Amino acid sequence: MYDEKNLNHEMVQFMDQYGSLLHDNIDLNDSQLLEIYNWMLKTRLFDEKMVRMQRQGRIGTYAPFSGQEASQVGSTYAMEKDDWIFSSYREIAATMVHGLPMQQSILYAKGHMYGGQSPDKLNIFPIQIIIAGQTLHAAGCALASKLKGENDVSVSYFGDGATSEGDFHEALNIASVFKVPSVFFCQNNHWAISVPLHQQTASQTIAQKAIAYGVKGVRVDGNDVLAVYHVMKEALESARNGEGPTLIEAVTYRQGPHTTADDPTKYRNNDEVNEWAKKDPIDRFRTFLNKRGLMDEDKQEKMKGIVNEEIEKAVAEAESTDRVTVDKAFDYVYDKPHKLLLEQQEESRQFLTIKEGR
Ligand SMILES: Cc1ncc(C[n+]2csc(CCOP(=O)(O)OP(=O)(O)O)c2C)c(N)n1
Repeated sequence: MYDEKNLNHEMVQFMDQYGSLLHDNIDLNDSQLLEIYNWMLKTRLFDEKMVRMQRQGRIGTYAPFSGQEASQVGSTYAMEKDDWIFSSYREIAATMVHGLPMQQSILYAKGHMYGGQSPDKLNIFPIQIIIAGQTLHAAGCALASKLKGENDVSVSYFGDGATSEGDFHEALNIASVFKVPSVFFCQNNHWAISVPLHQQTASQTIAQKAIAYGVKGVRVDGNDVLAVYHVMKEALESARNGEGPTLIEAVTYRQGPHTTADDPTKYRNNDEVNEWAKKDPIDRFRTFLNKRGLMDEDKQEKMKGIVNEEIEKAVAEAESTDRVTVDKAFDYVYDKPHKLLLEQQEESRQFLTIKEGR
C-alpha cells in the first residue's frame, strides 16, 4: 500500500522567478545561451505576428503558444538532428528549432495544400490534430528505430488534456514494455480549451503517471528554459542508452486563448493570468542573461529588428506561394504511385475540369 500524498515529484528548477541561478552546473556556453534566447524571442514575435495575421483574415484559425517558449525551445534545443518530433498544433516553436522553415508554418496556417508537408530529411511528422494520437506514432517510430538498430529518439509533444486520452496510456504502456527510445513531453499549460487541469486528472502531478507504466517521470518548471534543457538532455541520453522512455511534465501556462476562435475570459480569471504573466519565460531568461552581462537593451533591440525582418520575409514568401489544386494531394500519399490512387487522382482532375468549365 502506498500513500498517493507522499509521492514525491519535486519540480526541477535551475533559475528562480527573478532569473537568479539555483545551480552552477549549466553545460551551455555563452553563445548557446544567446542562441536559445534568440529562438525564444523569434518564436514569441512569430506567434504575435500570426495572431495579428489571423485578425486580418490572412491565415485561418491559429493556436498561440506564447508562454510556452521555454518548454518548447529548451526541449528541442537538447535534441539531435536525427531525433524525431511528433507534435500537435501548438508546437510551432519546437518544430522551428528542429529546422522547420517559418514559411512552412505560415503555409499550414493558411490552409495551403503543402503546409503540412515537412521538407525532406527533416525528422518532423505532420501536425497532429487528434489529441494524443501523436504519442502512439512516436512509440511506433521509436520501436522501428530500435528494431533497425538506429540511434535516434522519438519525442512526442502533447498537452495536459491529452493525458486523459486512451492513446496516451496505450503509447506509454507499449513504449515501456518494449523499452523504446522515446520521450513523452507533456506541456502542462493548465487548460484543455476551457477544461482546467483538476478536471482532467485527480493525480497530484502528471509526472507521477509514469510510475504506473514503469518508466521514469520528471516534473520540471516549464518556464525555466535551462531546467527544461537539462532534464530533456538526460531523458534523451537515457533513451539512447537503451533505458527506455521518460515522461516529462513541463509545468507552464498558455497566456493566450486556446485558439483565435475562443475567448479565455469566459472560462478563466484575470488573477490567474496575471500571476503567470509574472513568470513569463522570456522575461526570466532575459534577466538571467542581463545578470551575466550577455544582454542589454541595445542588443535586445538589435536582435528584435533582425528577427522581425526574418519573419516579414517568411510571410512574404508564404503569401506569394502559388495555390495548388486538390488533385495534387494524391502525389504525397505513398512514396511510389499506387493504381487505385492514380485512378482517384484522374477522377478528381476530371471533376475539376467540369466544375471550372474547362
Ligand atoms: C480526440 C480528440 N478529442 C477532442 C478534440 C478537440 N480538441 C481540440 S484541442 C482540445 C484540447 C486539448 O488540450 P491539451 O491536450 O491540454 O492541449 P493544448 O491545446 O492545451 O496544447 C480538444 C479537446 C480533438 N482534437 N481530438
